[in-house]
Parts: sequence; C-alpha cells; structure tokens
Amino acid sequence: MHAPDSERDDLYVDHAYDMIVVSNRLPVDYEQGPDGETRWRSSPGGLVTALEPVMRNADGAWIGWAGVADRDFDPFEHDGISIIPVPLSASELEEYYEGFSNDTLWPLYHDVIAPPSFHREWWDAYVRVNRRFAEAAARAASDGAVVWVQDYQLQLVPRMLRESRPDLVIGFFNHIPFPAYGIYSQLPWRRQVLDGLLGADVIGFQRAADAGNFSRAVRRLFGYTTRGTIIDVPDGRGDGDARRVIARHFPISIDAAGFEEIARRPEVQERAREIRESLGNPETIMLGVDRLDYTKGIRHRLKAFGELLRDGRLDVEKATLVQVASPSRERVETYRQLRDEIELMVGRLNGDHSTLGHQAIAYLHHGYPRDEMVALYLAADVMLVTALRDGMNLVAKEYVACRFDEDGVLLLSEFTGASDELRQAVLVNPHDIEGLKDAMVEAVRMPKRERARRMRALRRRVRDNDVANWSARFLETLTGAGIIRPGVPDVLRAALARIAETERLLVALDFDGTLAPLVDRPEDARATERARAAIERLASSDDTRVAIVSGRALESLGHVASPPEGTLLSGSHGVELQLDSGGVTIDLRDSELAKLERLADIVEEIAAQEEGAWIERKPAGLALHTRRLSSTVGAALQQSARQRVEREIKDITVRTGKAVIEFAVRSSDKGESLTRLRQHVAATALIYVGDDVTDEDAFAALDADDVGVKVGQGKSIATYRVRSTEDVAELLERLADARDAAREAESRWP
Ligand code: GDG
Repeated sequence: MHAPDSERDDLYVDHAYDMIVVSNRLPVDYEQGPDGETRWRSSPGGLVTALEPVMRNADGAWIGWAGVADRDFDPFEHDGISIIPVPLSASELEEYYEGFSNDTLWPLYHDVIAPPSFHREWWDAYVRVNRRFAEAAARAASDGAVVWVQDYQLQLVPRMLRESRPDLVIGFFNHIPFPAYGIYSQLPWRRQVLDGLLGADVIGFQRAADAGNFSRAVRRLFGYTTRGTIIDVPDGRGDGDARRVIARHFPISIDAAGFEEIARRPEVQERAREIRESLGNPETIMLGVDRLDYTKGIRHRLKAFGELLRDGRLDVEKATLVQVASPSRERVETYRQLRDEIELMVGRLNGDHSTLGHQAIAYLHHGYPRDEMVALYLAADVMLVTALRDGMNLVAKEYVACRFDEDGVLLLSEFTGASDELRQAVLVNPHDIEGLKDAMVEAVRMPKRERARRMRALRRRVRDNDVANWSARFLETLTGAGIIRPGVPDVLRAALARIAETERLLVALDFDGTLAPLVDRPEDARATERARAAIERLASSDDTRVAIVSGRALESLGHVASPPEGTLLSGSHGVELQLDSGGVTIDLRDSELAKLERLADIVEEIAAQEEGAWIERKPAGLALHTRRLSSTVGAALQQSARQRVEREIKDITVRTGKAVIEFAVRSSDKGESLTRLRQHVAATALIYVGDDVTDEDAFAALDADDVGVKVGQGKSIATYRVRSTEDVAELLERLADARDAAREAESRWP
C-alpha cells in the first residue's frame, strides 16, 4: 500500500505502457483511516482478478477515477500495476457519472425499466470527461500499444483515442446490455455514441443479442455494411477504404477457482452453518444478493415470495428469504425511491407473515466481505436471480462456483446474460409473477438427484469459461496474437527451419524498430550487436542474400546501418534501390522537382510551429517527425500538414508511420521494393521482418511459402510476431543456425 500524496510522478513516463486498461473506477480504493492516515487498497473485483496477470506481464497501466471528487492524485504503482488517476470535479461527478451514465444511459440500455433523463448539460460533461480519459490514455500508451476501454461511461473514448493515436490497437467492452434499436434511437446523441464506439477495433458485448442490436443500430444510423460480426467503417478520407471493426459477444465470467477455494475453507463452512442456525434452521433458505438497483427485479421477487406465504404454498416456519441489497448510487433520485419502496414492502411482508420465532424476510442493506458472501451462498438452498434486465449477472455464476457440494438450486431470469450459458438453471420470466411462484416452489421441492445433476452441468460451464478465459479471448481477438511473450515462439521456429531449406533465400529486414531500437534522434539509431553479427553470418554464404528495406533515404540508411558488403538496400520506401550493379538513383522530372520544392516550403512552415518537430529530406519527398512531441500535439501537427499539402498540391503520396508523416512526389512502397529485390536475387523464398505500418505493404507482397514477422503490437497481416528488437536478433541467430544445419544435412547426401 502506498501513501497517495507522496511524490510519485517520477515513476510515470509518457508513452511507456504497452497495455492499458481504461475504466471509470480504478481497481484501488482510496481510504482515510480514523487517524487521518491515507492509503490505497485493492478493490477485489472480477475485472481486477482477470487482468492482473495480463497487466503484470505486459507492462500495463490502469487509468481511472480514484473515487474521490475534487482531488488530483499523481500516478503511482500498486502491487506491480501502474495506476494513473484521472480527476473528476464534484459537478462532473454529478453530471457525467450520476447524471448521464447512471440516469440516462443505464435506464436506457436496460430497456427503459426506469425512464431515462435527457439533459444537454449532462451530455456536455460526458463528452468532456471522456476526452480527459482519452487524453490520459493517449499520453501513457507506447507506440502500437493495446488500450482496452471498459463500459458505458466511456463510450466516446475509442474514437477520441483513434483520432489522436491511430497507431493504437483499441478494444471496448460493454458490461451492460445494448438495447434494441427502437429504444436506443430515443437517445438524442445516438449517432455520436455509435461513432465513439466505432473508433475501437473490437467492440465486445455480453450476449450475441447485444452485439446484434449494436450492428443493427450502425446499419440504421450510418448505413455501413455489416457481415456477421464484422462492420466496415469507412476511414473518412473518402477514398473508399474501410476499417474493419469486430462487434461480437464475449460473455464475462468470474474467478471460479478463487470462489471455490474460499468455499472449501473450514471456517467459511462453519460460518454457513452459523447463518442457518441464526435463522432458526429453516428447511429452505432462499437468497437474493444484488446491488440495490431497479434492474435486479427485487420487488418482483418479494411479491412472489409474499404471495406464496399468503397462499400457504410456503410456510414461514419452513422457508426464509435472505435479501442482501448492497447500497448503490444513493445520490440518484430513482435509487432513493426504490430503496423506500423495497423497505416498505419488506416491512409489510414481515409484519403480515413473520412469527415470533421466524422472520419471513431477513433484509440486509449492507455490503459484506467476500468470505461472508460465500458463506451465504453455501447456506442458501435456492438462489434467486430475478433481474428484469442484466448484462451478465455475476452473482449467479458465483453461487454456482461456490457449490462444490453439487447442491443448491439456481433460479435464473431469462433476461440476464448468464441465462445464455447457464441453461440448466430453473429459468424464469420475472414479469410473470405466477410463473415465478411456480418456479420457486419447483426449486424448493426439487429432488436431490435432480439438483446435483443440474449443478454439475452448471459448474462445468462456469469452470470452462472463467474470467481468465474471457480476457484471453477478448485480447486474442483484439491483437490477433494475444499478449506477445519475449523470445521466438515455437511456430515461428518451425517456419524458420522450413524456410532455411530453400535454395536461394532472401532475408529482408526493416531497420528502425526492427534491427535498431527506436531512439529520439534518428542519426543515433544502430542495429543491436547481436543482429549485426547474425546478419554477417547469413550474408557470408552465396545462397543467402540480405536486404535492408527502409523508409529512410538511402544516404541516411547507409550511414546508420553500415551493413556488411553485399547487403542490398532499399530506401525511401522503395523509391531508391542499391543493388549489386551499384546505386539506382532516381531522376525527378521538372514537374516533380517543382512539387518537391513547394512541399518543402509548406511542411517547413508547419514544422516551425512546434519545437521538437523536425524534417527529414528524401530524394523524392520528405518526412515530418513528431516523435519528440506529445502524441496529441504531434497528431495535430501531422493533421494540419496533411490538410495543407493535400489542399495545395495534387497527386502527392501520403503515408503515416510511428510519430511520422511522409509525403512523396513519386509513389512506391515497401511491397514493390520487395518484389524487385526478390526478382533481382532470384530468391526461391524470403523472410520479411518489420515493425511499422509501412511494413504491411511488404507483408502483403509475400507468397505462401514466405515468412512474414511483425515486431511488437499493432494490427498486422503478418503470420508471426515477436516482441522486440532483441527477439529479432534471436530470430536471425536461429535462422543462421537453421541455414547452417540445412546446408550440412544436404552435404551429407552423396
Ligand atoms: C455490471 C452489470 C455484469 C454485490 N454485493 C456485494 C458484493 N457484490 C458483488 C457480487 C458480484 C458483483 O458485486 C455484482 O455483479 P453483477 O454482475 O451481479 O451486477 P452489476 O454490479 O450490475 O455489474 C452486470 C457485470 O457488470 C460484469 O460485467 O455482470 O450485468 O450490470 O461480484 O458478488 N460483493 C461483496 N459484498 C457485497 O455486499 N464483497
């Protein structure tokens, strides 16, 4: 635990994190002890459990609000995770959180069970706060980092983030339902919210039906093409190109083993016995555990239970209902009213039905420690989950996970996400009070064998899809690779062994970020020692050629790369080539020269606006580098350069890379360059390794027998991945070894 107010900003570095989670609340709570001392304590939620290992392995940071208004905290580290607090003022808390999130979106997304309020000031605050979260993420994320945004409070963050940081891989997960179009379309800001979400690469929902509702809304409001779970989102440049967004369901789950472990502790089982005892050892204990929320169907449950007592179908001496209603959103008026209504109902029912020895309903308006919750789950014969609408409902899964004794009956509303998976529960429509009553009686009377049969099946399901599975599946879809581990993966080793057997091999390598770690001053970039040594080994034999394929101008590439003799070079994204016959210089036509001059004037003027921006000149174009600027300022500068150039000069090729935008008067790309290199050396197979977006053209030019390796995070069509320049060096060493081994094997043949 850390003191929150100490000087900790020294730990925080801009652009340092490869994996970022953004959620409204941080996974830690700020606590003030009675002695005035303050500290941070982990708030043990499923999301934290799920993401903790991922965050630790991937140099992760968590961005969110610390739970206290009008306080600004410095970033700090907690249990190995970097925490980046985002401040909220008291009025933002009221308008963005209690207002727009919990009194507009929450009721709207839960099928207007309560009427949503629409206020323009709330929307303004929502936009403002979403922007603050997006800026914090843009600042913290490294090049090509994965940013995973959580839940309905932050739906605008994906688009805002994509605009300032197009290099990022952005995911979004919606923990609550997404409503049908007829309801969603009531939202005055329906287009802005959809557009906000569509900034993500993957949008996750709890149920397939939610994802379907979302895709339908996108078709209705934007007319974009959708195919199954894929939505083609035009890139906004009017060139007909589209970005692929995936919208599908990833049902969330719990740390099932963790719950079972608590349930197996002797002291927790003892506590469960004590609970039964203190309730007078009734034959049947029914249990409800919910945040006190109108979506949870608490009133319907109480009504059904009351009628069963009234009609004599349940006997108060034999059946007790325990209702835990943990306090929630107490500053929102609808919630205050709900609490009054429920407490009035409980009071009436207890007044009507309790006896001196037996209380009908034990109503508990508290939060409890997790151990106590588990003891309650163990003590309960029937678990009542009667939500009118619920994204998932984790309580249902927790009950199942705790029942290692394979006993207990889960009664589950069809309107929960959990009901898609937990088919062996007793499923109910909570609006149908008669049906609900019958189901409650069925649950109470269910024979032991039937209970065990159902519970076994439910437990299998919860164990097979636990929360670690959930996050792994989402991240795999998002990155196409999950989190990349250091080293050369086995599948890639096998591919290297295969390609090493080819007759004439071309090893084509990007330079910056692939052979050489990225540095602030491009003239300082150098290939790692190990990579240089491996390249020399590879280049020393006649049947292997090495090429360095870079966006740099040839002159600069020759200077920093100082490659071994015989290395082929491709500079300026293929505009310049240096082959065995010597340099291929390009001769620009007069019109191209004139364009180049005009281009230089414009971009120089724009670069001068921000200290730290610099220009790299190339034979047929130039690059504006913004690496030394914050990503937001850099992106803005790039955008204004792009707009002016495109407005004032015709037929110019523009490409963006990592913190760089390039303009060329003659077009070529790394793919074309690779094709020429392949022909030049008459290669029978090739391997290409690169880290940047411009390397995607090269990957696209590969044949089926070739091997493409992407370095680092970020979307890629390459088949394989490694994490860093160190791993590239290892890859090249292994390739040299494999090549030697293949040659040796061949020489042994007569
Ligand atoms: C949203 C969606 C979706 C409750 N009282 C206490 C306590 N809890 C814990 C439960 C459970 C969690 O809170 C509640 O989760 P639910 O899923 O049931 O519901 P929401 O809070 O509405 O959550 C929901 C979820 O996000 C995840 O995506 O499933 O549909 O609405 O873990 O155990 N825990 C402790 N004391 C309490 O008094 N310790």
